[in-house]
Amino acid sequence: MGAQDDNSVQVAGSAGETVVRAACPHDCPDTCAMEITVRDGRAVQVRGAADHPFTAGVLCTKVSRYLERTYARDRVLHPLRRVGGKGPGRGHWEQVSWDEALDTIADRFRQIIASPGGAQAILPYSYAGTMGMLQGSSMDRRFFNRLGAADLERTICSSAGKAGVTITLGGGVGTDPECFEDARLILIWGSNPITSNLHLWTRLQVAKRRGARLIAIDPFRSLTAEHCHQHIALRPGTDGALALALMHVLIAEDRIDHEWVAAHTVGYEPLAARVRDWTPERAAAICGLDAQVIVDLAREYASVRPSVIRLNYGMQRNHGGGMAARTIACLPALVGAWRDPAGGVLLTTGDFYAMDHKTLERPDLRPGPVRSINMCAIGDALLDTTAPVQAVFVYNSNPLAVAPDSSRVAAGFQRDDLFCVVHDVFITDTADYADLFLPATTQLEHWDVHKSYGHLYVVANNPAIAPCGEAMSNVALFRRLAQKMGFDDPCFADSDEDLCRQALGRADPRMAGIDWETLKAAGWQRLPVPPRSAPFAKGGFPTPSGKVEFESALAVALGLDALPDYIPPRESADTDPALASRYPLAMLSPPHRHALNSSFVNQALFLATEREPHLEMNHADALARGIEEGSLVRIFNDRGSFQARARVGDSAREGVVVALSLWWRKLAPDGRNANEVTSQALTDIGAGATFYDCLVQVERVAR
Ligand SMILES: Nc1nc2c(c(=O)[nH]1)N[C@H]1C(S)=C(S)[C@@H](COP(=O)(O)OP(=O)(O)OC[C@H]3O[C@@H](n4cnc5c(=O)[nH]c(N)nc54)[C@H](O)[C@@H]3O)O[C@H]1N2
Ligand SMILES: Nc1nc2c(c(=O)[nH]1)N[C@H]1C(S)=C(S)[C@@H](COP(=O)(O)OP(=O)(O)OC[C@H]3O[C@@H](n4cnc5c(=O)[nH]c(N)nc54)[C@H](O)[C@@H]3O)O[C@H]1N2
Ligand code: SF4
Ligand SMILES: [Mo]
Repeated sequence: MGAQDDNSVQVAGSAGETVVRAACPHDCPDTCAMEITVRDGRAVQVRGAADHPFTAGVLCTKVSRYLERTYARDRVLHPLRRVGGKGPGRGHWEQVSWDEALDTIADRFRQIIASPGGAQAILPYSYAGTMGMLQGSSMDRRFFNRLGAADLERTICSSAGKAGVTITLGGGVGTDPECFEDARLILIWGSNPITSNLHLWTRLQVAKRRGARLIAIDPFRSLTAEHCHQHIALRPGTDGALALALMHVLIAEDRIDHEWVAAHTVGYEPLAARVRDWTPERAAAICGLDAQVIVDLAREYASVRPSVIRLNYGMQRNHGGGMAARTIACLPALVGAWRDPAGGVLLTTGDFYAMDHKTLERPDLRPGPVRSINMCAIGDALLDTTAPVQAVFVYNSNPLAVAPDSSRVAAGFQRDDLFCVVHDVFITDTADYADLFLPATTQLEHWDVHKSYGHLYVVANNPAIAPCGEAMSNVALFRRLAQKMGFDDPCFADSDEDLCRQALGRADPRMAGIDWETLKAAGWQRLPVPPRSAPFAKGGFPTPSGKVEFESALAVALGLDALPDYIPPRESADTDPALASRYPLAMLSPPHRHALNSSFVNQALFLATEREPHLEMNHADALARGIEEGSLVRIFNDRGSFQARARVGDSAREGVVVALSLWWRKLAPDGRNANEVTSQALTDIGAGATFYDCLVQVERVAR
């Protein structure tokens, strides 16, 4: 390894045990602070940092077994070249040296750059395999920017909700999750914290013990909904209508905090006019609820304080997801909930931070404007023949499993003329299509620095062990590839710790008091937001007006109505009755507790608990189709089909089926997963994915 590959620095001493402060890298709002015990250069224990206020010594089940990932038998530790056909089970692998692999890539990139397609025919494809600032978005971005490669719109997860909340509140800010335990009423809206936000759930249980009421708003009785006092099971994608009707009741019954509204909001009168027609009866018909449930919820919301809404991403994977998030985010202002430290709404804490993305990613290195490709429509992009993508470089992601409309994605990756490189820890579904496979490090083997989207701390990741085998971190890989390409800009020589410093270096009051030397020794530092404060009690939102914006010029600029409104799903009986007559069931495919998107699916814990893909169905829907508990079923629509084992009960409301995800295709008996039927269509704003806007039919597979 070259002198610049400082990720090989070992923190652990060779004799005795060392404890190294680290961060969980996974795409999860909790961003746990971890402690790794190392003995003789080998990690022997991974645990949650007891001193970190949010982690509080606890990791989720999957990550507490992180050593099974680092030392997994199926982990790949050397670069590989495919020999033979692309696709699962077709070719085989041959070990090559790093030099050979990197020279192959550099040669192929030079050829493509010289071809009519130019550098823009090269597409990086990455998402959140690691959320670290270094391994997620630093040297890689510098490399592809300098190359002039196509730009990937990374909108597969959260961009619709984020854009929606930004209209109302000005950015990804809201209630400090550590205050949730003091709330008296908690709406858990499109959110499943027992699965996806475990440490918030701990706080919600404290609140519950102190007498708070928990209400889940979710078409599915998730693990979380099961533990709430009330579960409001609305139809998927109808949240905006529910929020408008709640506002209708609040305003019609004059349950408004007029003083707060007058001082800290914009557009109250036009909002009141807008919601006048949104009677509970109208919304009830859309949402599939009883009107009285809506009236009661509005009254309770107006009379209990502090009240907080945990809004999360489940409700925004739908055509109108941006508008719905924007509309829901208006609610706390009407009742003055922001006055309390434990009041308000939280989608993400992301904009409490000001990491220096520009210095890390260097967009200025681009030789000129480049084309953008939306990651949610990677299938269409790879099959587009007008300006063909000639090379795709996948890292931190597994598009064959996670991207919608998989048959299109697979057809795209199957192209013989597509040069495909995959950098990962395992031979994923995507790696089955790679020409070259490059072995990646795990979090125990590299430096990083992490922000969080679910708390207010910066967390450091010190490497605990040397890279296993020939594994190479993302930063080291792109640094070496830059050398191979002859990129001599000094930024390609930055060390990992240089990047850590740069990530934190921005002179912004939001990062005051945080510096790399302190952080890496301490493991974590809190942002300068005073604990138990109500930061928005007197306004001060990051909107143009500094107020909560019911009426918004930004919304208009994004092509939305100036006021909150309801945008229905693309696929529903109301919007497309012809489609719904063929495909009458709405399918949701939210995350499984013991997987993290498609990560961990190949590990013992997941396979032992799940064994095979399942579909939760309502009794009535099953009965009508001759389906029983344990029947093998086929879920299909015009895009494709996949099979699962039926679980019949009442957790899914009638008309809704739920396929907990995300299975690896090759580990499922039929070689497919739920994304066979999901759509590449995008959300109203934010160009996000619409995984949960998906009509299907289900039939029993004949034995
Ligand atoms: N264990 C585990 N944790 C994870 C993940 C994982 O895969 N596994 N993934 C991580 C990632 S990347 C993310 S983005 C988050 C996702 O976690 P969340 O933000 O909680 O989102 P989802 O789990 O997609 O959906 C949450 C709930 O919303 C419901 N829902 C679906 N459609 C609608 C709707 O139209 N309206 C309403 N009101 N509810 C709806 C679903 O049934 C689900 O119970 O979790 C992160 N944490
Ligand atoms: N049907 C359906 N589809 C969905 C969703 C859904 O709810 N339903 N959820 C969507 C959401 S919210 C998201 S965020 C996306 C997630 O999509 P992805 O971000 O693609 O998530 P993962 O499936 O976890 O794949 C991450 C890959 O990165 C690898 N990796 C981890 N660390 C490193 C590293 O340091 N270097 C390199 N090179 N690789 C690394 C992992 O091994 C793993 O294979 O999926 C989306 N897809
Ligand atoms: S996945 Fe989430 S809950 Fe589990 S250890 Fe990582 S940050 Fe913590
Ligand atoms: Mo996500």
